[in-house]
Amino acid sequence: ALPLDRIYRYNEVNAYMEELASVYPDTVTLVNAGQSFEGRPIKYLKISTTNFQQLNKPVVYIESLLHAREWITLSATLYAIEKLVIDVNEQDLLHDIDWIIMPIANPDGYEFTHTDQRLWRKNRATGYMPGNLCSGVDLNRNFDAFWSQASSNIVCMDTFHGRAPFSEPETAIIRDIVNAHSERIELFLDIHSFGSMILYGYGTGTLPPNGLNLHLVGVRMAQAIDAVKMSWNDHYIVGNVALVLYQASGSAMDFAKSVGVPLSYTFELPGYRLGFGTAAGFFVDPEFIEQAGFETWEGIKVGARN
Ligand code: 0X9
Ligand code: ZN
Repeated sequence: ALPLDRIYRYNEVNAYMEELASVYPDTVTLVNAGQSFEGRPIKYLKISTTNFQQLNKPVVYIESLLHAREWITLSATLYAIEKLVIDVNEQDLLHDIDWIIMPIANPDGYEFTHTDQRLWRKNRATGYMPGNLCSGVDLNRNFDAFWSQASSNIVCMDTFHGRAPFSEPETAIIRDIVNAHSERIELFLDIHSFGSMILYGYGTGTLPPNGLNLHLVGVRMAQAIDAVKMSWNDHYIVGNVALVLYQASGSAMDFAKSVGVPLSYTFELPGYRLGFGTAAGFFVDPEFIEQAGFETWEGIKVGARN
């Protein structure tokens, strides 16, 4: 088992996934989905009791670290992987559902937050400006869903949407995975931080046809998390992202919804800090890493069983 008492680097997460795939070849498949802008392999796990394709089970897709600085989100995916693969008490979830879990959706940005700039958010794409004065695309504004309607066309901004939908290799990789399984994905979870929120689309403020169901399942996930949360943390707020937070176009969540995924959410995990300030919630206190995984898993299970 992997102790969730610190935040693992890109290479460590890959090594862990490789080890799981070799120890549990019947249930765990490691897939190399392609390369990031700087050439890092983007990997995900298929966790399934069968050959994944075989029984056409519903699929739950979970990703974290699309935004580089949101380190705590890695805990949610690693915890879910551990529970599904190792914990016999959760085997019904494996029996009924196939899982796709991508722990590091933005490896270039993530490594950059370790080596250079802790609060970097975007990917590390260059070539957008002469002399590369500014770089990076906000991957959660680069998907083909209302692209450019509520995002920035200024390269230096943290919400820069890129030159076109899916201009970035990282988002094209997620698009291809979602498209390949769009008929089967029943739940899409894009894990972010921070703010203690469960958000659904659309980022423009209009509601999808199943808005009521999105809300009801969202509330039940939030209740499950709140039941085990740190007492001093905020309760989860559930709602349409434009109402609860702000308008945002081109998100992974809205893209998944647009290709037919019924339940598509962005989680904003808590900041796990008593301190305030705009960036405090991105800094991770080691004592809350496991708690973040544990409590988020309670919500994931409710969504998966919906
Ligand atoms: O702004 C974002 O991309 C997300 N918040 S964060 O603080 N993690 O950056 C929220 C995205 C929610 N989804 C949509 N706006 N559609
Ligand atoms: Zn984010």
